[in-house]
Amino acid sequence: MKEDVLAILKESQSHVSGEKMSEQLACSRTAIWKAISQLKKEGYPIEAQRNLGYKLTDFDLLNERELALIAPEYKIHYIEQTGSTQQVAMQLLADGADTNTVVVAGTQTSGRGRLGRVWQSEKYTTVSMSMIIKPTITLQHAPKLTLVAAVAVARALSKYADVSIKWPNDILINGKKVCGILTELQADPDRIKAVIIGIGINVNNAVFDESLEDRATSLAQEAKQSIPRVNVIERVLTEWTQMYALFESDGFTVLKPLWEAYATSIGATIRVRSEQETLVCTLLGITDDGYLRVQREGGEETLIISGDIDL
Ligand code: BT5
Repeated sequence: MKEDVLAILKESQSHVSGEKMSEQLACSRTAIWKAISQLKKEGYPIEAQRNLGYKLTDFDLLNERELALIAPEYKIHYIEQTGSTQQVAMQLLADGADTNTVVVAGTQTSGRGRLGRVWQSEKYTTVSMSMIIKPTITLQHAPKLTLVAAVAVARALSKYADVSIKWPNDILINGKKVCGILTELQADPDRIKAVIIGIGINVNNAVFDESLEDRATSLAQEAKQSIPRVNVIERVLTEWTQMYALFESDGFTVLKPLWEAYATSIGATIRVRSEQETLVCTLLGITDDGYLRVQREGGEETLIISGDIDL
């Protein structure tokens, strides 16, 4: 009953009267009233107005229950507010968490990027999630997981706008970053114990910090409509499940063309900053190992294993 009432409220843009719901669900008004009180107790923001009925006031519901409904094959932990979902995932891993455990935060206050950089997560408007995966691959193949995740996220977000991938871990819309991916490993010298893939997506952000203004965008800004974060998470997990299954069965070779189809600037002149050097070169693509293939100005082909691209 509770689920049916919730479904009606979610679908309706305006108030729905208790009478209408009781007719629709062929039950008493008291049963509706009880279901509404239970849902309120569970934290659903339901407004009751005399003569009009009930309305869900928050279109962007994110809680453990909503998340459990979208992807039953994942164990999703929801935390209202935390420093970094990567940190929480690491703790869960230390406590014995299994593969396919996912941490989602309503708000993240100290999001991390690569190399100690900061990932900004505006309150209650972004997706901050970390997935624990225990893959049966050797250490050398681990960087490809970032690329598999990038393809999955790109496919998930392409429902809302035209997306592209910037090697290795950025998803862009109109040249601006909408998502960043952070892959962290726990490994013995020869064996991966676990991988934590962190995904941060700007969903309903209206404004960005001055430092990001020209470089960041959100799905809502691009799609010109607000988007429930739970829908975005559902799409990401669905695509991840499919892409990761492909990776496990057939390896990266089948995913490479998918990656390249989303890749930005193939054939263009780019600047690559790595720890060793900054290189102005032509972007050729990636290798089967997920390394960046570039051509130096003199014509020589070079592989980049880690670094940042400036377009
Ligand atoms: C990343 O690093 O892009 C990885 C971001 C991963 C964030 C997720 S959220 C869930 C999980 N929990 C965490 O604590 N982290 C993960 P990198 O390639 O190093 O890019 C970082 C750079 O992106 C920063 O230096 C800024 O220039 C830019 N940036 C920061 N916040 C941004 C935002 N919200 N939107 C667009 N760009 C941003």
